[in-house]
Amino acid sequence: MRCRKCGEKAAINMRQHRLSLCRPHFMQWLIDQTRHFIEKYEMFTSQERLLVAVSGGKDSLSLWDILWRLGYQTQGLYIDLGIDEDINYSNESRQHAQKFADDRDLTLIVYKMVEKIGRNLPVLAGDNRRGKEKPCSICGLVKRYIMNQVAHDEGYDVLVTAHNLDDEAAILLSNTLDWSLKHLSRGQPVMPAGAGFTKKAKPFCRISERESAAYALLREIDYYDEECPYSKNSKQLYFKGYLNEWEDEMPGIKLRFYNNYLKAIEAGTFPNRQESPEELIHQQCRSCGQPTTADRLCAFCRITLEK
Ligand code: Q46
Ligand code: ZN
Ligand code: ZN
Repeated sequence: MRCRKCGEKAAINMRQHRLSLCRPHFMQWLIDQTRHFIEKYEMFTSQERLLVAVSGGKDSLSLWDILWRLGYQTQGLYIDLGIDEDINYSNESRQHAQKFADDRDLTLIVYKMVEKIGRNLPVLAGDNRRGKEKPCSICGLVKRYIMNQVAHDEGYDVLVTAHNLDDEAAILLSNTLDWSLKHLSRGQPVMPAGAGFTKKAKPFCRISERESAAYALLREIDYYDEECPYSKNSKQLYFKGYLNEWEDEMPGIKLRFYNNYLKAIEAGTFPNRQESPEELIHQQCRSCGQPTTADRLCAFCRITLEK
């Protein structure tokens, strides 16, 4: 397999794009693609301050590296969930994120859940009285809350996450099976600011996991490669497995699934519930003041204040 641009030996063949590229041409291609999506969806400009949520894994560190190389004003946020029982998952991933930031002279904000909330994720997920929630659904809720709180309170213009095409396709599949219109609108590349919420952007939403992993490897980024011990129960991973099987047989199916969802929203053939959050959220949480659709306490406070 040869590079389409220079004829040298290809480092990657992307069947969904019918494109093979050598190492330098692939790395430049991925940077150009990311910049293209940032501009196409008007995610942010180089004048704005970005808070990049990083986990220490390949996606978030590849994205942070590309944003840094493109000259955007970025700081990282690592949320230490305290998942350290079996494999020291949080400690190790935090160290990888910190080293990445230090090597590039970038600032990493570390938010230690146990220090701020009094309990780490395994404890919170274990002693949550409602019981039926799995660690991943509590984790998602806690992370969304903390990311928004830090971005909003520290005055960042945009909260950037490294959700990739595989994440978006899996979430879209899951929400489509549930016909969850409220959640389906969250798959868009940008969610606007408003009513206590910072604008959110996903520059990798059309970049596959394989492409971001290839970038991390070819760029020799020292990322953390272990899976979270709770991931085996994750619904998202279950759907990713099916999507990967379908992708093998029908190259490009993930990209078509997600792109056609975006086209349907643009064309108005799909109910776009992306009203400004003010239209959806009428209340403030009585404990923390963050916007909520609930009457008294937001979902985060309901979980974290339970004893
Ligand atoms: S960190 Fe959290 Fe993931 Fe672990 S508990 Fe589940 S959601 S699997 S991205
Ligand atoms: Zn080449
Ligand atoms: Zn609250």
